[in-house]
Amino acid sequence: MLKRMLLGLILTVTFLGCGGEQNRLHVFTWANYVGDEIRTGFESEFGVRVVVDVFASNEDLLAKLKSGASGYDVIMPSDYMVAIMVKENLLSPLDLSKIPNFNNISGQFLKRDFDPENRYSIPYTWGTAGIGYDSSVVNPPPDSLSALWDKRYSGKFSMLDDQRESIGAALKLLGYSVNSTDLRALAEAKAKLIEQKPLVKQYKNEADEILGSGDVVMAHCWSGDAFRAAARRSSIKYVIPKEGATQFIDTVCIPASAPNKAAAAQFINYLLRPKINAKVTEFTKYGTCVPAAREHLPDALRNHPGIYPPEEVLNKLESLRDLGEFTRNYDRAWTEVKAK
Ligand code: N2P
Repeated sequence: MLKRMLLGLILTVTFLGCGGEQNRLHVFTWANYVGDEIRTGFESEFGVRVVVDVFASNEDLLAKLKSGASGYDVIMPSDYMVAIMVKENLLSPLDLSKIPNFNNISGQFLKRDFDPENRYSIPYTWGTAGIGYDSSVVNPPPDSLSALWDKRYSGKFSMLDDQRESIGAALKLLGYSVNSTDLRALAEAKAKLIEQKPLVKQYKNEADEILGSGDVVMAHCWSGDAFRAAARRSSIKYVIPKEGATQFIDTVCIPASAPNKAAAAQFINYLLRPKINAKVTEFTKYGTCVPAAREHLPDALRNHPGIYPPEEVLNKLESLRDLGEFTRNYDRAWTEVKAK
């Protein structure tokens, strides 16, 4: 009798223990990137509780994973960071047989240099980094990165708190590639950012919040975040500066250390359903990589010229690439800018 009760107790504990883990999915992503509708939709359909945590930048995500954070099942690094994480053995190869909706992705977002066989990453959204501004205040409308050095807007604008993006903007303004590995170009860009620093109200990646609230009238920001701010404050506009800008593809990956890889694959497959993917675009205001999702979008979003820029604008965009060992120089330059 006692034996039986003990056995029952052990079974219950084991079941609950596994159940706890099996029924939880931990997503680590950017702010305002996985909406409540997506989260609760998955929870009720699959019976898995979804916990969403946010990181501020790719470097922040990398540092957390390298320092041993191991509870995450799904992460969303950008393109160049996927390449870095693969080298660091931080990602788990994807089992595409568990992600049949992979076939819904447009070929133009697949097999990119950061993950040539899509062994580790699935594209989630894409966008650009440009200038968001309040058109009722910033006049004439900015068309150049030099607006971010314009003393008239001193103390009224923000820069991305992101070493590759902000150094990238300075490099572009100076006429260099955002992937420059020339120490002199990098030193010039650093000097430019140090010169700009007294004018900057805030370094912040969640620009949707401060542009939308009116805390800043201009922001170096990611496109979707400007469009999210515009949904709150209709005078907000977004421009890709004439010097060009970065274009990113943010991806969905499963960390090597993920406790619940099965649910992670299920979640990725769910995100790639056209209807669900359309909800991702509606919430984030970034471009979809699933063409069939576009028919589920309201007209204003389906052909939004900021989300789907015309060819001549697309041609001015550059993707950030993994710079290997040279990244250390960017780390150092950014630390120096921030320490000034
Ligand atoms: C979402 C910002 C995401 C994009 N708020 C940057 N890769």
